[in-house]
Amino acid sequence: MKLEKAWRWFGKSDAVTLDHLVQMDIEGVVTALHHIPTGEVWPREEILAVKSEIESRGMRWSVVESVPVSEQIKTAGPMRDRHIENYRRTIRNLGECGIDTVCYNFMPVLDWCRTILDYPHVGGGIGLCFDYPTFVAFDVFILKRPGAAADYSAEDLEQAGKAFAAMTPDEARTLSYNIIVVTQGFINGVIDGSVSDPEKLFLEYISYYKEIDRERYRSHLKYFIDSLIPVCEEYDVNLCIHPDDPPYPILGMPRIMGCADDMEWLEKANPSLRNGITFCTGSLSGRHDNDLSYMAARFGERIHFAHLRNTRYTGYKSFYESGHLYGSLDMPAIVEALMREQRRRVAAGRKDIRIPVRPDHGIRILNDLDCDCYNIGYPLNGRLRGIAELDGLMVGIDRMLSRE
Ligand code: DNO
Repeated sequence: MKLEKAWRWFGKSDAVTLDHLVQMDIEGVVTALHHIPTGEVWPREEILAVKSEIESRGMRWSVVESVPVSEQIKTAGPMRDRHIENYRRTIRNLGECGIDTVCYNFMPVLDWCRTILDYPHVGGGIGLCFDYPTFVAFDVFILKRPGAAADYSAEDLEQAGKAFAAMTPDEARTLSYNIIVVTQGFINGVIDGSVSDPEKLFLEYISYYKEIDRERYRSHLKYFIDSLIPVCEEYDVNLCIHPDDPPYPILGMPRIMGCADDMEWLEKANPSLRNGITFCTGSLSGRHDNDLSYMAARFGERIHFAHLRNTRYTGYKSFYESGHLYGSLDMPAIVEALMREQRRRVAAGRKDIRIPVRPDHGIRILNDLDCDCYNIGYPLNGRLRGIAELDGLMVGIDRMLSRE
């Protein structure tokens, strides 16, 4: 039994259509009602409309990625309980429509973060990169976050100074816009392209975290989870938190889901298996001390969804996305651990045995390079290559496991 082959689809405006997914032999669609503002309830009729579009082509709505968690919930603002109640109603509606897996993240203000969107690969492909000195340069010299310099070592600041000195004013502006807007808008980030001064608003959002340290932020996550899990239990919905990307604090704000200790905390905070994890290998690989095959086995029972991709380190806290199979991570070992987990679930008679897997991000190759129609990180050919590689790997591992 392989892992379910899934694909992130951004809805009707996506240049990759549901019919294309059928040609690519995709089984599960990962999508969201992107047009519904964060904090509001997803109506049943709208959920059912998307579901039937997907099912009419013989696929399933495999995972919701994501029902976004509002900044009000994350910072425990005055609207927190109202937004949580709406989130509970969304879970209920999804569960009643038969959709059983919901991914979310709890990263403050910024979701994923990359500094270079056109990192060169052999033969002319391009991909994404996180270069730590460039990121520090953004924080200290471009955004000029108050107090930022105090968060870094003298060496970090020196490297950042060099990175900044090498940038033209245009490059500095683009870097900032890419981090705050381009990589965030299409995933329901807090700031989209319609804002006149994104940096100003970004700094304002960051300032709401001034008094929130790691422990307090954990208590906000626990409050959220504890309010949601009873509804998830009642409606058979698995909730799965996406790790922080990169998996350590940035911009002076806490990040609390980046390593095995954080996952242990999550498990203790609420032991229900509905309180699950999205196992994003690329995100977790951003910490050199994360042992991903260990983590996949240790937390397997609560992994309800996986994002598979590989990275290569380019320096301290810096990496580029190296495709899906090859890179610093031992992808066969990780896939094997997840496939063994599925088998364990079958043997234990668990109902929720599926671990859908999507090729997360991709290198832009071939005619991905000729068009700007794909969301950043989500080109067609690079991801198609990724799912094909992962599929081959799964066929081999499945054969191996069935001979044991
Ligand atoms: C980036 C994605 C993330 C992820 C969210 C989940 O490409 O992996 O944006 O979807 O963090 O909530």
